[in-house]
Amino acid sequence: MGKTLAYKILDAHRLAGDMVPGTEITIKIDQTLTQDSTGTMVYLQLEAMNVDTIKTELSVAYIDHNMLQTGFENADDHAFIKSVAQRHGVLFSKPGNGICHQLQLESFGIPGKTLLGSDSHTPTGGGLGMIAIGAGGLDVAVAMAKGTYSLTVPKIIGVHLTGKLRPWVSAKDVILYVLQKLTVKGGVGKIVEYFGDGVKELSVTDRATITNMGAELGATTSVFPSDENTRLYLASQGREQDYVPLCADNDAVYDEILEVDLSTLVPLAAKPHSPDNVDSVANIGEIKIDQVAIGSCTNSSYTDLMKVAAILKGNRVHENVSLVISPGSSRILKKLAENGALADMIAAGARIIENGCGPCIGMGQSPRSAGVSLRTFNRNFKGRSGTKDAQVYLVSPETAAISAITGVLTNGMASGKTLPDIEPETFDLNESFLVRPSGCTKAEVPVDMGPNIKPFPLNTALPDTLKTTVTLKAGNNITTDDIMPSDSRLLPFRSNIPHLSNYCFELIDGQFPDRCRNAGSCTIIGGDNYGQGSSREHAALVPLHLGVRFVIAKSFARIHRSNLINSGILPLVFRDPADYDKLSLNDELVIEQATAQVLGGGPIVVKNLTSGEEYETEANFSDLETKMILAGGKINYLMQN
Ligand code: MIC
Ligand code: SF4
Repeated sequence: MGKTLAYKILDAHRLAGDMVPGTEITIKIDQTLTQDSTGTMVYLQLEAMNVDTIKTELSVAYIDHNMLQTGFENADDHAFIKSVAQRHGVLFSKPGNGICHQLQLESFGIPGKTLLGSDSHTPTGGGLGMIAIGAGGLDVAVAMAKGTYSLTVPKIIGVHLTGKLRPWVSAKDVILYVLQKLTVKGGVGKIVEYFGDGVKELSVTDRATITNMGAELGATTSVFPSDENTRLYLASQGREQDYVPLCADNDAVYDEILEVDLSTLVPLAAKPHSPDNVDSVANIGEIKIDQVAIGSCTNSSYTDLMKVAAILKGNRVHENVSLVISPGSSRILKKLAENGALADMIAAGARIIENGCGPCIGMGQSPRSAGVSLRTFNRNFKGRSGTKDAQVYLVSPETAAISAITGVLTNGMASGKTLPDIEPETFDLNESFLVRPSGCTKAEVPVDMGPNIKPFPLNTALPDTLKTTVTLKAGNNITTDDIMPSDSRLLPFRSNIPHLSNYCFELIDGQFPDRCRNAGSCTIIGGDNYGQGSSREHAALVPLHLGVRFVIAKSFARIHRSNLINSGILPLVFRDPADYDKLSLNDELVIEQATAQVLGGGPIVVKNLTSGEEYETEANFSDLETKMILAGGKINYLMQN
């Protein structure tokens, strides 16, 4: 039986376990990446593990999220990360160089290698034929320390691409279409692998847009074959020597197949407030817009921005619209400056902002009250833009640019305008933003620790009786942005869990932190796909700080489930989803003989002392997860072993 590309790469890196879906394997990790908003925790954890040398082939620490330096906090975090990077031989990418995923693709990604990143959009590297996985910070710290990562073997969804995209339809529309079909939980426990004749019609940066936003499917990762387009891309970045051709076997068997005929797709948009709330631009109609934001790790490549410049050239941004553009990397911005495209953007009235995540994570450029914002980004969760009542639509760069001119959501296909072909470019290596490891030993470089950097919370070993109060009952698809909001107010405190705890679940229930403090030991009840979105382990560490001991939900998102286990918080799944309706806020719950129940591997029984009912929950812990839960989290487990 032929193998999928994903299984070939995983198998080639497998150190333990068997390639059986649903069981655990341990793989060798070749590369890691961190960014600053999750990175401070990663490097605090790496320091706590007290390792001398890292075991990966390459590890890079990027600064791209927390770049509004409105106080000392962010700059202190940058200095801290740089010092720990130097101590451990990690490459440091300075603020201004660009977004981690775009930079990793340009400078370091290699087909067939594995990459683990402390950011959910790490699968961007799948555009180059890598198995690139997003994980919680602690998992990335351990991958640096040990060179390994354990995961559940996913099933493989094959997306069979045929045909060719028409003008005004782009890679963003492909992934929006896939999201419409599969939904934000359709990829949980799966890898999405693209194959078929249509693959050759997509450039590496198109493919990276698609694998990047595969994170919104909840997938473990997404992957494309490595072919002639991959060679051309690597050559354009001065790295042709890194090219390796890779594809699935002709008779590869996929667990399910989604057919996508590229030639039938039309411009699409994800409507507020979910990336899978997709409709065609034509159906949504010409709604009036206030802001257009172009950039993010999804759509800030050279080709994307050249298309935008070509649409803007000789036109003027509508008087009611604020257009902001954040390029993906310094290499791209330099090229746009050299070839005049930047001048075309500025002449049209675009506001050019720093290379980085910027508005995507609410770091500035929040829309006006109830404003309509078209964004080329990947997430439009409520409140993420920094404006609670903003209406954010996710669109392609082409749709964003033409709409910025007309002032209304515009279907470029119906405009009759032609789009010029964008010639591929070659890029100069720009080392000015990179700090390579100095060769100093760990002892020679002190840790540079600012006053806002506080220790991360540690759990205690699992007690035999877990008695808690329900301090929140939440609905379906709760995001990590709901659990631990992140915007320009809060991002500077990513290394200060006690401060962040005052804002936990702020948008859903402002009383949550106080209720937890009063209760002491707490439980959260969730619906389906609890914890979707970001890899931020703050969405587990902050509840831990507030006393949360277990979460019962109808289902969990992959990275968040791991982050809960790493923190020693039990993620339990209702055996009978109808039990969800039987639980209420303030119910007193108890798990008796918790250790024996966890070790037993069967259902874990939760008693409701308030109503007298009992609920069976599934834990499905692997051996390693069981040990971590018993020890009170991954760090405790590692320290004991
Ligand atoms: C995001 O897009 O939500 C982030 C900010 O990049 C996060 C990481 C974080 O929360 O710091 C992610 O996607 O993992
Ligand atoms: Fe940055 Fe946005 Fe990409 Fe997250 S999704 S890494 S915030 S650009």
